[in-house]
Amino acid sequence: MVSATVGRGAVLGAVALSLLAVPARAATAGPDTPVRAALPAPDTAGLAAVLRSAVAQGAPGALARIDDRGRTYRVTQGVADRATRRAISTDDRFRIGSVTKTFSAVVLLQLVDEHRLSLDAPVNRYLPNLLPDDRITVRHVLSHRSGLYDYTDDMFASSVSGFEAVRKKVFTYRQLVALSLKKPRTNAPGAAYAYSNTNFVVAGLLIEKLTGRSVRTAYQDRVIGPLKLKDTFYVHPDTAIPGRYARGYLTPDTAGAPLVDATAQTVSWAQSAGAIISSARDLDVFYSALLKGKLMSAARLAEMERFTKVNSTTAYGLGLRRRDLSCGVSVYGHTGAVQGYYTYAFSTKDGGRSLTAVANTSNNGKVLETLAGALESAFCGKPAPRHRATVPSARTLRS
Ligand code: HEL
Repeated sequence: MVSATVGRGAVLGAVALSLLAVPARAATAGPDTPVRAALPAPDTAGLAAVLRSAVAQGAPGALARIDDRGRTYRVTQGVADRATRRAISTDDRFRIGSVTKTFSAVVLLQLVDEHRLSLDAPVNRYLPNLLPDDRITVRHVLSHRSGLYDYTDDMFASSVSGFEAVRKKVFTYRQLVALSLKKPRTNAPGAAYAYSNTNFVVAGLLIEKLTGRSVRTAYQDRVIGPLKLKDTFYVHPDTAIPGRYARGYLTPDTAGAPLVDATAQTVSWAQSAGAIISSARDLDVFYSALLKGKLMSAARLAEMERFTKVNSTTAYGLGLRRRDLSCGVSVYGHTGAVQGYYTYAFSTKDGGRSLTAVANTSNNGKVLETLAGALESAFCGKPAPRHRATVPSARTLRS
């Protein structure tokens, strides 16, 4: 299903949709007006085709929502629940996995603004003896350049048994850090980018140490409350998603084996690295607000947007990814992979247009790769013929 609304208005049909497909004009630049390059209108037919492919490749359902300066586009395909066959909705809540990392980074950057934390100070200044190397700084952690081994590589080497072993477990942050420290570090502090959940477990410890409260309280007081995010929750160690949600289905490693309903879990293995629940609307609001500078000072946002190149289409800032699309547009946000859910949540640099796309399966590289095409449809509009096959590889996400 494809629909669009303007402002708070009624859902528009297919004819109205085609009328909306007019390229946005560049804003007239004045002394206080940032120049915005013209973005083509979202390609909702292309987006629907991306979601159809994701479902054909094994996702029970997929959803996408674009918020573009008062216009909302909603596209869905398939089901939220394989047992009841309820159609998936763009209002359904879901587990956002590592999109949580941006929330954690925002809290820490707010603490930098409040002069309670220094990005270039060693983590051990705030958490004495936590890490075996005093050279690892807060900035290294938030940019995945600490060299701390990702303990989830071992935990989920076998996808289903690894998941079942932790689905109901409750870890302390320090237990998760200890799992990482059993393994050699991947690089010297600051020497290389190496994505690791351990970094954002350390971020959670920092948040709790500096605020004296739980990460749940920090997310609520500093992001969820101020932005009025009605679908966003941190319920750890509860295992249920509140309200209406899409169920999540983990794809087993063995071809042909049935999907595993992974919806209920503590997500304790991730916590501040990946345990938030949200909706497409809330993630669009969140990234739009972040990029518009509503969550921290301009100076801190500039720090967040200092990117290390990861590969030809991806770069990483502080808890923030940049994806460089085929049409020359770069978008900013994060991806998430948690058992049962893949998420892409990205906004333009000025926060004017945001996309959240979700499939309710995981451990399915084809679906992950296909869903990346939602970024092209949302931000590049209808592809020129030579760009039709250009979809970033799933492997680029992890690297
Ligand atoms: S992985 C990523 C993604 N991030 C990282 C984090 C997250 N998620 C995890 O670390 C979960 C890993 C296990 C997920 C599981 C599955 O697909 O359900 N996979 C297996 O069990 C594989 N054997 C870098 C992709 C991100 O986009 O940032 O979220």
